[in-house]
Amino acid sequence: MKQLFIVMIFLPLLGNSQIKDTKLISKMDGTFLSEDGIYTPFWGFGEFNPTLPNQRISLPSPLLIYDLNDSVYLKLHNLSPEMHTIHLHGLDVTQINDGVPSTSFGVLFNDSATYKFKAKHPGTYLYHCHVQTNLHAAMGMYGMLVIRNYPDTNLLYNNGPSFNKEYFYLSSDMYLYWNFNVTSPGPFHMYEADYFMINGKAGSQLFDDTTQIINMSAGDTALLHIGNVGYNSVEYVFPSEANAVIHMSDGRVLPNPIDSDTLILYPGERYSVLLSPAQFIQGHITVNSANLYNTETIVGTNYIGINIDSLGQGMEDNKLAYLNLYPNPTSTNLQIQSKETLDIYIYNLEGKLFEIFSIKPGINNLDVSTFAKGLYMVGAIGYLPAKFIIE
Ligand SMILES: [Cu+2]
Repeated sequence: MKQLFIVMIFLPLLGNSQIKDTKLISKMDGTFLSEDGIYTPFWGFGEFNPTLPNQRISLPSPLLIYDLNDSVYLKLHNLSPEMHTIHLHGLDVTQINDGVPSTSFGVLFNDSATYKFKAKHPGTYLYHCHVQTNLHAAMGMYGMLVIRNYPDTNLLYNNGPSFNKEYFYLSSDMYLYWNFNVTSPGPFHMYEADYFMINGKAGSQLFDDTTQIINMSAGDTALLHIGNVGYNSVEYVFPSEANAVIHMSDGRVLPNPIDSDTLILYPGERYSVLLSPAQFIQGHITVNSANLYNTETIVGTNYIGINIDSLGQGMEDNKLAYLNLYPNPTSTNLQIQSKETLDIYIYNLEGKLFEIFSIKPGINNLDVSTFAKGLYMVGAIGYLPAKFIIE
């Protein structure tokens, strides 16, 4: 009995166990500004902050990051009229903490409950509400959860490959009809999304957000946490120069890393991917969204910007100027303002030289009406490359 007592005291110390408290709220009064400027209602989770008079939820819900061996206490305070839960998708939790209402518990209006789990495996996970999941998750009640390989947080897992940059990309979609008709959505198998988002942003919202762009120097290795919580499948197409390798899936190490420029994620899947480019890239990762109900037709495409500077300096350190393009996206006319006479090189998606224009000092109007829809790169000697979208 005495020996058992000693073991129990030292057990937490041996596992580097730390207690991490997280408090979330759930609400059903979010407003999301879509790519087309439509204010759309959504439901979700937000950080619990009682000092704020109007606590807000976000789309996606907050990114939760823990360390290996953390003892996590995830408290949910429900401020909305319907019951919600937190399902920790892919994590090794006990049944009572699994967030499936019929086998654990639900959190009612103005009530609180705490989900407890041990962070046993480093990796990329999801969480979402599991009350009538086909509706509550589609309404926006989801987020990404990441466990880092503490104390070697620069390694994917113990004795695994290292990285020095980290990015998080959660794909989801939104079917406006459901979000505007929550009392009569469905039928649930006929989901035809209007928006295909990464971290709650689509199209130019995503591409223009500098925090979403991958910025690396040659020699860097970036870990991409990628998850898909939408109804659609998503296909990531990496530039071949990025040397993408898929190392982990669903919080487990793959038996053999997969060296591939494409990665398809079906709903609920998540992967850990390393990029180790050896050369300059100015381009993007293409993310195609496919409707699984409608024979996997590609229904939307997003672009994640990727800049790798071969000089070993970040783009921000570079003294070169950007080319200013307006409007962007465009369909017929592209304006470029220049202080000098320049040859402008336009490259297409495959990186092939597509067109050369000569521009003069002042405002230049380029006719792009014959260009196919998609993303293009513009380069000129002495300038940083810029991107524009034809839509
Ligand atoms: Cu819910």
